[in-house]
Amino acid sequence: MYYKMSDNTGDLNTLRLVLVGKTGVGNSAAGNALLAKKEFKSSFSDSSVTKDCARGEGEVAGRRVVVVNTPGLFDTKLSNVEIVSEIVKCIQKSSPGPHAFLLVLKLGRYTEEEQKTVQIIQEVFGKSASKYMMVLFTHRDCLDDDGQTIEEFLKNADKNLKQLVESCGNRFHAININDLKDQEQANVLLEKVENMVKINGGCFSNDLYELEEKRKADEARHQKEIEELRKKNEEDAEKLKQANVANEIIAKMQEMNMKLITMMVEQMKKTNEDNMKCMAEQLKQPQKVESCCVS
Ligand SMILES: Nc1nc2c(ncn2[C@@H]2O[C@H](COP(=O)(O)OP(=O)(O)OP(=O)(O)O)[C@@H](O)[C@H]2O)c(=O)[nH]1
Ligand SMILES: [Mg+2]
Repeated sequence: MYYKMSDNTGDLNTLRLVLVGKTGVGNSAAGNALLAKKEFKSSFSDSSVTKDCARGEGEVAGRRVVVVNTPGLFDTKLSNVEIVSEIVKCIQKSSPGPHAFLLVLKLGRYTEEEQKTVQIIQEVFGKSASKYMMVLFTHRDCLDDDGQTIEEFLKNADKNLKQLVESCGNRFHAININDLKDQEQANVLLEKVENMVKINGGCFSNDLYELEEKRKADEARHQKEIEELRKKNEEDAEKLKQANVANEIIAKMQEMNMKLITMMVEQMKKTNEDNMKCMAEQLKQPQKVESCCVS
């Protein structure tokens, strides 16, 4: 099998694989198992080991295979943002694009952190990348010890894990890295990848990646526009509210003015009446006229 289809710029006979996953699940160990050599540093450690993207290659059962290893998400020292920017570099290292993203998971509990890891990877590479994804389970030896097959494990697995496998087109494989000499497990995995390449007609390309980047940029721009529009609407509504409040104040003032005028008129009327009464009284007693009138 060769990988001619859409590989116009790459080596036609090379299968390119990218390993992505959470820190410590065995990303590097899986790369070593695939290439049947210690290409990547892998160790039992309390802190993350792989810091940068690294490329290894070798001959596996007559095929040339390039494996790009990436630092694991939820690294013990680096932030996910730093890890993601490093993972994005793997696209260049697998130029013109990987034939498969091997989503590495440690067999066992499918925790929230694992689910977030998957979500981040899917967001980084976009929807189109799911066609090129395969779930690669490490620690198959735990299943072997239990006398279970991976198929049996998945049959009884958590629904979120089942959904993930489904979203990867039901492509999965389980390896035991302690079986480095057992090349059969690597062969079976590569055959599964080759089937995927046949169906996809080639590799995940930088074009697709750039297209996805453009889609994301467009989406971000639309979001910004919607946000600006929402803000403007809010400001307009606030102005309208203020204008309404001003109108209410003016109406209240007019009402108070009217009351004041009415009171003044009443007062004037009363004063006039009092004056008139007073004058009438004084006419009867002319010597007191000046002292009784009010103004
Ligand atoms: N028993 C067993 N141990 C495994 C398997 N896969 C990985 N390990 C062990 O898990 C530990 C971590 O493996 P690494 O390959 O360093 O994991 P990583 O995902 O590359 O980790 P970081 O680079 O630190 O993010 C090592 O001690 C491996 O030997 C497996 O299939 N079976
Ligand atoms: Mg590693």
